[in-house]
Amino acid sequence: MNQDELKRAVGEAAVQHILPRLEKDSIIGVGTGSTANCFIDALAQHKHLFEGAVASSEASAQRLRDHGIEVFDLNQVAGFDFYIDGADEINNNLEMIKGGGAALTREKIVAAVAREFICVADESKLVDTMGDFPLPVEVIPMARSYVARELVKLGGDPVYRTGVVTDNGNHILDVHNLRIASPIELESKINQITGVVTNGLFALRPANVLLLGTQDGVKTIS
Ligand code: ABF
Repeated sequence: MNQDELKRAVGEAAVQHILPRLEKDSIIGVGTGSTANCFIDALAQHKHLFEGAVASSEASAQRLRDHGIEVFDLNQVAGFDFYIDGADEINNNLEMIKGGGAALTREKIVAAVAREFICVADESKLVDTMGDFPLPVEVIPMARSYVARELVKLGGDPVYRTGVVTDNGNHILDVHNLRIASPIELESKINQITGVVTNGLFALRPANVLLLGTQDGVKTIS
């Protein structure tokens, strides 16, 4: 199977994972990216079984609506069971780097509300130590250079992602050359820098379940 087929397989597996627990009034948290898109496309066939979704990006909200799935504002819902999203890297503790698609802040917010975070990924995303994928940091535009200097003090090489404005109107710094030995500690440290909105480490709130697409089938890791 090629990478696209693995992504489709985990998208379908995520639907099968949540299907038995869906109810008429269920709301589903939906992430962003090509793997999350596979989940959305597989979910659409079952849209009569649940009430609607909340989305972590405008792009995913549009894709859900195109399938005829109602999209709710997060402030309209009190809580929900599942958040399904991809990752750029994930380790064996189910800690992740996310934000390659610049949606990290909304992804972190939707993940915080969900009772269960189901990560969907092909096997190329599973790593022993995170950091080969540059760590995205969303910053308030006027703080960009200051935050970059502070990130250098933490040992990283931040690069401004030119031409990208997040759904929240902010900028992204991608931090290269980090070897992330203590993800929880680094996530907290970066979030303390004034001007940082959030960073792409999901370690304080890791995934609960990983559905990993491999050549031997989809593996469930929890
Ligand atoms: C989102 O999409 C992001 O947090 C991550 O950056 C990206 C993964 O994309 P893909 O599934 O296209 O590899 O989940």
